[in-house]
Amino acid sequence: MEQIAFTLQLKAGYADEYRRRHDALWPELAELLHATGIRDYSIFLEPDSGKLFGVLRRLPGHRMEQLPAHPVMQRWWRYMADLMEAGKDFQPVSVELRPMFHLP
Ligand code: RM4
Repeated sequence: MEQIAFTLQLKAGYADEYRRRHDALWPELAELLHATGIRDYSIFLEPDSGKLFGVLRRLPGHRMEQLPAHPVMQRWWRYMADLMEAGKDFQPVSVELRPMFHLP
């Protein structure tokens, strides 16, 4: 399974609230991400910078590219936009990371 990683940017002072909302992740969003082919998805926070590091695995034939058009994804991004640096349509600003090392 392919593994990818990316950054997101949390606004200052919202770490607890970000954690709280993800502890209560909507079941319909978990279901959507899973149905899209995502597995083993984690997000880590660098506290000083507010930089979030997402890392996940995805199945061959995944449909992650369809997520931005999905109503549940759009609703989540709108809900999260008060905590996150976001752009057009509340989509969080995200930078894909280059793999540099892997120890199986
Ligand atoms: C993040 C961000 C991502 C989403 C996860 C579940 O805060 O909104 O796009 O995949 O939540």
